[in-house]
Amino acid sequence: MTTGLIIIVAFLLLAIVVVQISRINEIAKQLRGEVEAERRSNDRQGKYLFGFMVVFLLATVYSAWHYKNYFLGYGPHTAASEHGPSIDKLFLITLVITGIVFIITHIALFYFAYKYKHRPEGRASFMPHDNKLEIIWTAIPAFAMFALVINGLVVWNKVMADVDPDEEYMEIEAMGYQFAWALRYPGPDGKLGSRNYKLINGVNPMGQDWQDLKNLDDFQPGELVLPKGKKIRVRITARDVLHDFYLPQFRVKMDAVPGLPTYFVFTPTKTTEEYREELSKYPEYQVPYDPADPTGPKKWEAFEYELACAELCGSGHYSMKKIVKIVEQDEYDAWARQQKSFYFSSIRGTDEDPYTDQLFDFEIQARKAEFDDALNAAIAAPTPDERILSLKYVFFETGSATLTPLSKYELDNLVAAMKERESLNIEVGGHTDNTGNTESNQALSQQRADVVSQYLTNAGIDASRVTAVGYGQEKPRDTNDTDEGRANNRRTEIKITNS
Ligand SMILES: [Cu+2]
Repeated sequence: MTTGLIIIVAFLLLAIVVVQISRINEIAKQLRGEVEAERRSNDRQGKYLFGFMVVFLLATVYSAWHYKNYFLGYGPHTAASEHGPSIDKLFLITLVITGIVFIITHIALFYFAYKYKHRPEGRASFMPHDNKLEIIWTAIPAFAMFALVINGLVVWNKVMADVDPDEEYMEIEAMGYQFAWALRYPGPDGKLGSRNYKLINGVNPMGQDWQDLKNLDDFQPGELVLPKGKKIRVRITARDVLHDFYLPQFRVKMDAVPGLPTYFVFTPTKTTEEYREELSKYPEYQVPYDPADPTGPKKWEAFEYELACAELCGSGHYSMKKIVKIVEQDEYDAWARQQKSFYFSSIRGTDEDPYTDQLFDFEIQARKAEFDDALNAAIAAPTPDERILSLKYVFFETGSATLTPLSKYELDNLVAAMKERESLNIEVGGHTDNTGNTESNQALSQQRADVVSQYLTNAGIDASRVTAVGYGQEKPRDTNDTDEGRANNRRTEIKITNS
């Protein structure tokens, strides 16, 4: 108890000592003229701050002006899409309003720092409340915010509107994954096939459902090529983490969310060529693209639109960049015709293919054309040894003389050709590889030749026009050392004996 009291008294005494020392110090300063020195120093520093403000504001305005031709929305970088200018306008209005506030507040900040610098005789005026002031500084920002938000909502609703099902548009798909974009186009039918994430595997990266025939002509190009002036709807998906589909020059930006499909609708208005032409009018883009190569292409010549990922999605995020090409409609059509359907180039005939037991119409037609060309070439050949053609699509079950179901298409082509050319007589030759023994191969090849010949006579070809010969393994056309060579040796050939 007494110790506590002593400590409190000691603290009080200490506080009195500190106050007394500081008062002594003040009186000593006045005597030495330091108060005047401090006043001059405060004045000087206030002026320096004011000078800094002027330099700072001028530099801000100057740098914005100096680099304006690099900014999206200014100079050559006006938007390349139909909705783009409305977003640019929104940004400009916001910039003007916030710019005015920015300049006024900075002038006030530094001016007041100077005006109310420390003075010994200075006393703060007491102002507990001022309704007028409160109203002014609430109403002005509220009004400005209201104008910006309403304006923004109007633009947002317009830009984010989905397509009308009746209007003309083209739909493509972009799927983000670590770390690239997979693009999918609808192919000639104009419709994207359905997908299921459960079907995704090493050979089916987007999980396309092959039961949906709309998928069969969909193609997956390496670059994003779009026609100018066409309304594009992009289906945006992600396979693993968040990505973001970003086309800066078109003011297109939308998150790609796993499990939640999003979309963006836009219409490109400038071809890559037109954008380059615009750039070429500005000196900033007349310099070499690669400073190390002064004679190389200029910046405007090397310009390409780009698709980027705008979501930091992992260590390879930067490598998601893809080149975008906007071209005229006819150029686009030519490009699209050259693209190969993913199904027919990567799935057809593999274990993933659910249609191995059937041919599509265009495949039947293509095989017929191929057969007719080969037959015409054989008929026109100068020597009897060259008047031979292989029936490329006639196959038998392994080790037997039973035709596979799809062989009938090729045989029907032969039937049709023989009905059309009444003088055409042929020899059907059966051949095998060298697996197994010579005699059984000989017998098998004869059976197979007989089966083909039987097929022809059953289809109405006169038996006198067809002979069947089994050659066994005697006449290999290819090596017997590889699978492919052996497959080539197990062939059925047609020799033209009379045309
Ligand atoms: Cu990404």
